[in-house]
Amino acid sequence: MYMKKFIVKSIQEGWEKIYSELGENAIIIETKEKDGKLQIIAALPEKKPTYQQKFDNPRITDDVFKRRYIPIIGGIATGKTTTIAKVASILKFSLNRNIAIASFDYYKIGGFDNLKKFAEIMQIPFYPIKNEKDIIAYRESFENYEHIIFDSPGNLPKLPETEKLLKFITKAENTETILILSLDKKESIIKRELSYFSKFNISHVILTKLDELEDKSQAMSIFNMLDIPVSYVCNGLDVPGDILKADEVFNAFEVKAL
Ligand SMILES: Nc1nc2c(ncn2[C@@H]2O[C@H](COP(=O)(O)OP(=O)(O)OP(=O)(O)O)[C@@H](O)[C@H]2O)c(=O)[nH]1
Ligand SMILES: [Mg+2]
Repeated sequence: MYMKKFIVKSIQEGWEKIYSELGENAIIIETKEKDGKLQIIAALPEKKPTYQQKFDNPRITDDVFKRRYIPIIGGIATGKTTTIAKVASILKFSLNRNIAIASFDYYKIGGFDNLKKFAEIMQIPFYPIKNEKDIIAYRESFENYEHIIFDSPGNLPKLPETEKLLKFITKAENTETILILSLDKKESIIKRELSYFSKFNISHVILTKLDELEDKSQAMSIFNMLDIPVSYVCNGLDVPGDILKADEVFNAFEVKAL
């Protein structure tokens, strides 16, 4: 594995340097603040065979971020909003896409606030959505972006109007719906979430909180429960550092198990 340290002023500058020097396979190993600057250690894994060759496993995908509408759904506190910040950073800074963020999470006190603040800092347009009228009003603006990422409330089953709007968006042709599942939840809860969210036409899953598992191989048993492919795995709070491609994570388990 080839590693390199980058000293930069901002995350944006970091992503730009890393991806121009190491290419888009680079991963961030560590991000630290030092003397008012950011120190980022990035690595370039050895070129691996694609997952199809290595795994022959249809439960991993890297066929992601191809469609305009990207709703992020999942149970309460699974990491939806945090993951949106990471995904938005990948889309904007490493893939150089023109994106906006929208949020349906207005029921919770402060539901919009953190994501709105993040969007402002990252200079990403933010659209709060309370009802159908807002979606209609924003429709034309949405045409200006390659992707609109939608945040959603975790207590969706209790919000029939929002559930209806999200169902409508997830069924649209140009939509890629991502389900967030938290690895630190009990298997019975994950099964319940899978059963409820199956009606939303999910394209792929992002697993979060790998870092919370004392025994990381527990992730494998949840991975084996899924019949929807996994694209990424989040392993901490650092935005945008703590997100890994699923094949890197599950590849590592396979190697360890040998
Ligand atoms: N350890 C760890 N914590 C995480 C990760 N992702 C999110 N969290 C934490 O999990 C908690 C919930 O994260 P949010 O992003 O607010 O989750 P959410 O699904 O948007 O929550 P609701 O909107 O309330 O349903 C927060 O304390 C996050 O800091 C992760 O990968 N690892
Ligand atoms: Mg949230």
